[in-house]
Amino acid sequence: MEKDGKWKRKWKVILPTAAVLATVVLFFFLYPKFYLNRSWSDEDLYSGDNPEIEQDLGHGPVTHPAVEPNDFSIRLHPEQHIHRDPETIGLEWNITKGVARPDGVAKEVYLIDGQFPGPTVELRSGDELLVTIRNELKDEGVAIHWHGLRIENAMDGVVGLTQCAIQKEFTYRLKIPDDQDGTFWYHSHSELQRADGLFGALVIHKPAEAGSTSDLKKYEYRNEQLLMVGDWYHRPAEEVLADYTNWENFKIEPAPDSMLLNGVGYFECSMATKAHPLDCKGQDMPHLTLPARTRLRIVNTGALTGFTISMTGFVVTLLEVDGGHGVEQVRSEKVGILYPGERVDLLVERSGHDEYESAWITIALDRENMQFPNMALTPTQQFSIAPPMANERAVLHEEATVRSISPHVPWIDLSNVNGSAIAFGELSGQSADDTILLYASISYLTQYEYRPKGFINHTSWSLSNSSGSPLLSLDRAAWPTDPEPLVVKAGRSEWVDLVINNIDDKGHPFHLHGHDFYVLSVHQASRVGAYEQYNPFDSEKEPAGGPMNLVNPVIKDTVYIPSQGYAVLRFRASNLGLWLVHCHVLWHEAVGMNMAIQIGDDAQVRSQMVQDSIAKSCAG
Ligand SMILES: *[C@@H]1O[C@H](CO)[C@@H](O)[C@H](O)[C@H]1NC(C)=O
Ligand SMILES: *[C@@H]1O[C@H](CO)[C@@H](O)[C@H](O)[C@H]1NC(C)=O
Ligand SMILES: *[C@@H]1O[C@H](CO)[C@@H](O)[C@H](O)[C@H]1NC(C)=O
Ligand SMILES: *[C@@H]1O[C@H](CO)[C@@H](O)[C@H](O)[C@H]1NC(C)=O
Ligand SMILES: [Cu+2]
Repeated sequence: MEKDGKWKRKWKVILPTAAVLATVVLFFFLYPKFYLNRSWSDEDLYSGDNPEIEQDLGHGPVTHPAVEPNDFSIRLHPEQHIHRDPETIGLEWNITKGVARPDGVAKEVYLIDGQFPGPTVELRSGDELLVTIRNELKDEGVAIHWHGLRIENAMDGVVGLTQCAIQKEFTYRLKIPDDQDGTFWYHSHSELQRADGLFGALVIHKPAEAGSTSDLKKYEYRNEQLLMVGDWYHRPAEEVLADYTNWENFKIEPAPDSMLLNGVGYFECSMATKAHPLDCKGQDMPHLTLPARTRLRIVNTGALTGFTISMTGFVVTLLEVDGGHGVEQVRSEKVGILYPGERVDLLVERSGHDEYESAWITIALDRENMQFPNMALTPTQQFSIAPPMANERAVLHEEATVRSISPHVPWIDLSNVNGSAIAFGELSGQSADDTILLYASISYLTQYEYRPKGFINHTSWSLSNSSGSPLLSLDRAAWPTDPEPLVVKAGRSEWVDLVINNIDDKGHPFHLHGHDFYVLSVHQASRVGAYEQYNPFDSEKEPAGGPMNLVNPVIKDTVYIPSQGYAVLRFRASNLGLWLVHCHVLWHEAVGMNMAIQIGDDAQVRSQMVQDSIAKSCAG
């Protein structure tokens, strides 16, 4: 009896010890493999660091697991793209829906190949990307717009304008121009799917041509990361829009409930009230892992609000805006305001002497569009930034020392950034060949039963929900007349000035599809009620915002136009087709703040190839 008892006790000690030892040994064998796999032999295209997978692989008996479960960093892989030749790359995306808890609160979101947000696509200039979309949703079409890409019109992904909503299957053929690179994203342009998660990032790396220095060398960074930041609603987008268009809400946009960074966030479940019960599960605060010197590509993927980013413990240098457009570089710890659809590329560097000093990223949602307070929302949120673990730094050859640098300015004001100086005459001198003058606003009037309606020059056009034939497939005579969309013509390769007066009491971030533009002027009215519009045809009156910048205007594809102010945008009408111009606030877009510019004559725009492509999108 005695002996037996002793043995039992011994086994009680030996067995667990052996188990722990075996785990440790296994871990040390597998760990480097896992790590190396992740950083260097990932599939070329996807940096889709799927958080689910990380959760499974990340735990182990070390204080710093390789990838912590709540680390939301997405690493990019320029080294796999900048030295190779252009290629044709095929992707297949199955679109489904599923319940996710991005910030702890359950919400049905769209999934691309099971992922939310969609996979991160990395390419180089000159690549051709074929994306076959398989719609596996019930009773719901889809369409994907490739924000900022200068591609063929029929591939632009706008339901009601360039295609039908895809019911079963459709292949986008995207020929990336040789001279296009930078930070882009893709998102649904059908109904309100964007706000329920149908989006992802697309990065085009600039090839390191022989004889020129690559960005990696020029700015001496070895790590590149992506950060998608956006406001987030816990309710389905349809409900949010219904709220917005309810006359009782005085055309005030419903404020978001939360914010997500790369598809994760943090929400205090105790914020859920009896009136708004939520299926909420408390989660750990997510964090970011940043090496001491990183290129960070940031996209505002939100539906409503702009935001400002501060990086405590880092100094940021603004490198590029939107799709790879250079700027006069300034350094700070804070950048803003970045509006929905806009992007910035930042070089972020540790500013202290010790990379283990605490560091934070702070996102502050702009309050302009949040006139209805949402008690559940924490509009300014902080997430900690961890240094990578020691062996990760070794793999990345990261320099251990941190240079001591200081910011130039208290914050980088994105509304006042200069571009790189341009060659004289590049903008075709003082005036463009053609000028399009517009007035935009959101109205709220008796005749619309006090529902908000977005207008551009007295036309309101909600196209994302159209079940009819897309405009591009119809003769002008067959276009709808009530409401009649505003479509302005411009000749191919003309220089066009687009003057948008915002006569609304709120700002609107406008996006032009298929083109980049020079921002010659952006003006905010000097006081409330001072309608300082600009009429380029009135030669008597000086523009309130001063002369046009023809020296170093910034180039963008999305620009914020302040309330009661205006923007003057000059672009070369280089791309044939019907191109949407609209506010990128989803709720404003949904209530009609859309128009189009037709580049080229009717026959050029509606070629047989275009018709064939549209027919494919409209088939069953
Ligand atoms: C997408 O769906 C098709 C058919 O349902 C299937 O054959 C394919 O494996 C799926 N692809 C992915 C990436 O899930
Ligand atoms: C789309 O149309 C359907 C049916 O007419 C309507 O119920 C829905 O609210 C519309 N959605 C949007 C975003 O306008
Ligand atoms: C932009 O450039 C103009 C003209 O060179 C200069 O006067 C202005 O100070 C610059 N603005 C900023 C924010 O650097
Ligand atoms: C928009 O309205 C203004 C003012 O009525 C007018 O001058 C302008 O030509 C209109 N623009 C277009 C493209 O029709
Ligand atoms: Cu708007």
